[in-house]
Amino acid sequence: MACRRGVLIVLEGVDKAGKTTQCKKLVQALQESGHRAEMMRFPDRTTRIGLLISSYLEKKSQLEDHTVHLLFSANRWELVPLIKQKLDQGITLVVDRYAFSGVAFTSAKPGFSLAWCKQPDVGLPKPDLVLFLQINPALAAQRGEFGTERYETNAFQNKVQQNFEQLRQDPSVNWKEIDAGRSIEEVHMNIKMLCESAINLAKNLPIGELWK
Ligand code: DGP
Repeated sequence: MACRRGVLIVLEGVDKAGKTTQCKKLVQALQESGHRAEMMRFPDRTTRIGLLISSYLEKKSQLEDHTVHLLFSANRWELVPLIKQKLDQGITLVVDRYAFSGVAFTSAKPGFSLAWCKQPDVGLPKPDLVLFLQINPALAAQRGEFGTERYETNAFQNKVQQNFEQLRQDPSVNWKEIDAGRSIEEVHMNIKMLCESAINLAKNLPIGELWK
């Protein structure tokens, strides 16, 4: 069946959980086993909205908290036509962070509820699989370059981890937990196995809408 759609796979977790490394390895492994696969990441810092976000994360500019939440969401929405186009072309997308980071990070700030934070992302293409890289935030923080950007403090990451735990209670999303404290290769093998079965299941189903 030449026209089966690509599969939307998202990797989530606290900062330095190993998402980017694992996304790259997964794309390579999928390509080597004959799939058309590409990587995307959020925030995508290359767009005009992404540049605003990047400057905020690097603490070069200040943005009001609601405003930056909406910018992160807008950054995902501006890439939706491309996401749909790639999936329609049969390309599997491996995405480094998505709306779950959006909710987990903003709702770690005082005065933000999970429910409010979800709203701007309602209706985004729903991932077929969300791999949660589970690691103690204190251990993740010992990995390279932690602490340079906004949000990279232990207290904030602990709150983010708790918010992810709440999001993972939602049975409408296909969450799978990965023990990300193991070696890069062990984590990769675990991820690859989960993705192969998700790809076989998802390809015959239409893409859903998130949180609807
Ligand atoms: P990264 O480029 O993967 O290192 O992510 C940048 C930082 O931004 C990281 O601390 C997580 C945070 N982040 C990612 N997406 C969102 C979002 O949608 N909203 C908020 N508030 N933070 C986010």
